[in-house]
Amino acid sequence: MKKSFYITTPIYYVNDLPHLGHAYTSFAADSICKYKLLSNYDTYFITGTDEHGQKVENSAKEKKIDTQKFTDQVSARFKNLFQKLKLSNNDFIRTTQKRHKNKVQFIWHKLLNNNEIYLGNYEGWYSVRDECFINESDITINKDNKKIGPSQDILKKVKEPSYFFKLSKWQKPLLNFYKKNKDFVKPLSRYNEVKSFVERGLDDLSISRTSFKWGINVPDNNEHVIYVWLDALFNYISILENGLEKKYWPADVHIVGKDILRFHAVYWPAFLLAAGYELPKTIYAHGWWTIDGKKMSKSLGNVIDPNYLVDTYGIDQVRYFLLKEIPFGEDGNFSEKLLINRINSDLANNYGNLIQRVLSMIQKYNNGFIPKPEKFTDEDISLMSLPEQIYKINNDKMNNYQLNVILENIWQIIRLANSYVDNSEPWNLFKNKNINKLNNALYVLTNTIYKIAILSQPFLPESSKKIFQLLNQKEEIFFNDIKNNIQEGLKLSKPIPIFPRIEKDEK
Ligand code: ME8
Repeated sequence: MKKSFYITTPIYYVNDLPHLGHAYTSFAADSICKYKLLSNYDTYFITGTDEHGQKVENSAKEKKIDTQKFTDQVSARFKNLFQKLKLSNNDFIRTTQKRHKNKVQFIWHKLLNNNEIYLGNYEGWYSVRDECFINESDITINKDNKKIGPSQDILKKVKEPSYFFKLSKWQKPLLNFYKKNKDFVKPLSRYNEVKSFVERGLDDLSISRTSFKWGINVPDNNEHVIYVWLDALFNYISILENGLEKKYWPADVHIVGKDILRFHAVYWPAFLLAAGYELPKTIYAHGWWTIDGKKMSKSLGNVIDPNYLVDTYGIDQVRYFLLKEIPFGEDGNFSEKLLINRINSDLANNYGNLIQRVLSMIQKYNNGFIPKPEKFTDEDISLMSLPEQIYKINNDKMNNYQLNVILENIWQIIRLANSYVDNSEPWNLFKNKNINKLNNALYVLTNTIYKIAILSQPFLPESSKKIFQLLNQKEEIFFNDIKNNIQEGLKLSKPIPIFPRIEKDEK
């Protein structure tokens, strides 16, 4: 039986349209999912939209649209984007769906029965942007003498009756859990950050609000709506209907941005322990895309529209750039100039050029047929065996989701293959009628392109499909086939450029 692999993205707020940051997390999760699928796992990949809370309600009010209608519209924009990005998610959850609301109310009952919740009063400062209460120690004063939170928004004083979750009692169990499960939070620097946060002590958490209505009602007390984070986090389980929970829970990895690590690595496991669930295996927190050093965010209004980028440069081009340009886990600055440079250097000049020149030579020197190789030289053997070696190294890198390192390793093969073309000079072999050597070189190179396309499927899925088509192969090839060489004698059609150069003026 196949091993299961369950992966999630955050569910995105519908207060505003999707931007490049959302596309980034989703591309990363999709690539990891594809990697596992091609490694023969039974994968399940989900994403969706987070539709309750004050932030969403305020946005609907500002636009003077009925809140449900507003969430329907914005959620559809996320869904459309993900279709456009050709993400392979198995399901898409909306927290306004009945299946989700029922599950959250069921969880509330469970927490109540387990004596994890009590009714009290809350007085403190609330950040609508982050949808959370802010501790005094994290509050600063801005130039207008207003209190602001870590995300720079002006805080609201809140004084209202509230249900509390007994978070404080989970401090020790959480610390024990972190100690025994060093892989629970990745990368390691984030693990240390979470651990020291919990070591400083945990206060009980306010988990209901009475001053607005846009949320899931607290069962048996309609004055209160359930705190949007308690509501949202349980999407990862409420989506697993009809036996899927048994099959896929606990999740293998929740991919999140570092902005929401605390909710996933502290509150989420505490909620789960209190409700009697197993804990997810890993929370992976990646970094931020910034513009001129500032986080790209809806609130700051400095966002890039992924629809525009994909229409202008291509899905795989944008996907590759995002995953290659910065180490997964760290921040990086976005500019269109960097994107164009990356496409032209790695995709057009290196990979695209390799494919184009090798497949053109197959047409020119062997009537479009993959030739039969003769005895391999040492140089042939070293190039022929490289993809399998890289595959093994990459599997190891995948354990820590080092996506950019995996891509860098694949590019080592591309670079070596390009040097092989330069060194073997097939055009001279043809001119000098050195046919055995020519056939060898063309076979070794075609086989190498085939294997590069296999290895890069998770990151360049559309392009790999096109390359497989050029090579007269099926659409998708599992990693296990990396050990088998391409069949000789296949007839190939004339190559079309896979990664055209971008000639646009660099901004
Ligand atoms: O936080 N760089 O939703 P959200 C990289 N609904 N990634 C970015 C980014 C940036 N500049 N900006 C956003 C929420 N992201 C909650 C989550 S989960 C149960 C509830 C990505 O719409 C990144 O993954 O604010 C970040 O964590 C997420 O979008 C936040 O999306």
